Amino acid sequence: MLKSFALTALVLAGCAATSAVAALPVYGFVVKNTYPHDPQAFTQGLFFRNGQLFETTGIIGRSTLRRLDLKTGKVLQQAALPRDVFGEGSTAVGEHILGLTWQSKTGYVFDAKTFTLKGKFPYEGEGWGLASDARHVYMSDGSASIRVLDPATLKEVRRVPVTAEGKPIASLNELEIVDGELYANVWGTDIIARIDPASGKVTGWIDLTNLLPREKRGTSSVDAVLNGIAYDDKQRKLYVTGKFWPKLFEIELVRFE
Ligand code: DDQ
Ligand code: CA
Repeated sequence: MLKSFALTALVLAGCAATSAVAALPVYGFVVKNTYPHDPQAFTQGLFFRNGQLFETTGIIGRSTLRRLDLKTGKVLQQAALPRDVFGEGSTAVGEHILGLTWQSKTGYVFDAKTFTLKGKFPYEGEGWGLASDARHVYMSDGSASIRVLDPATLKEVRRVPVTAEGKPIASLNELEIVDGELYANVWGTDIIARIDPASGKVTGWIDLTNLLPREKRGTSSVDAVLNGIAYDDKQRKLYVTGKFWPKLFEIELVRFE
């Protein structure tokens, strides 16, 4: 597993120098629970708010915000995004839920309880992932940087380059804050980077290879990738899923040695 990871990491880093990448700690997983997940959902954002699980889904014409029943995977509440946008990442801030769009340069602000659309916010470039803590909103855009937004104004306050052993890590996608660390799913891979949100330094890799083998995903589409990290901070439980994945997993991390 470690070997296959090192290869993936190489491709990710897109460079020939190897030892530096492998020097960071690598975490595997233990599956604690497996739950159903809508295999039609092109998962773009996943997060908890007050113990309840929310998801945003993408694809033009089918983008949604949903509240899910964890145990059954059933959609308990849903709002559709406008038909001409491609839904992306999402997170909760106070009484609101924020949702990005891929290339429409517009974020949506929903009432967290009613899903009523409360407003929109503009940004440059692409929208990929979102996460938040008490003081900041973090946004990915497919690049090797994370934008930090002011939760009150939703304006960018700084950009943090993300590096592993000095090398930029691009294609950062779905995000989650886990006990002060920023987790970022690297698009197109089964790898999550653990990032220090202040410095942008990658402190370790989570290798989710084989969590859900390709043939068990909802479709053979190459887009059926890992995407969806949610941390229930009250229960201290970590959940992951993917685009068109029929399952959502509660996992615990184990360090490879
Ligand atoms: N992004 O979410 C990584 C930012 C963009 C993904 C775009 C993939 C489009 C393909 C959808 C085809 C589904 C069968
Ligand atoms: Ca998330």
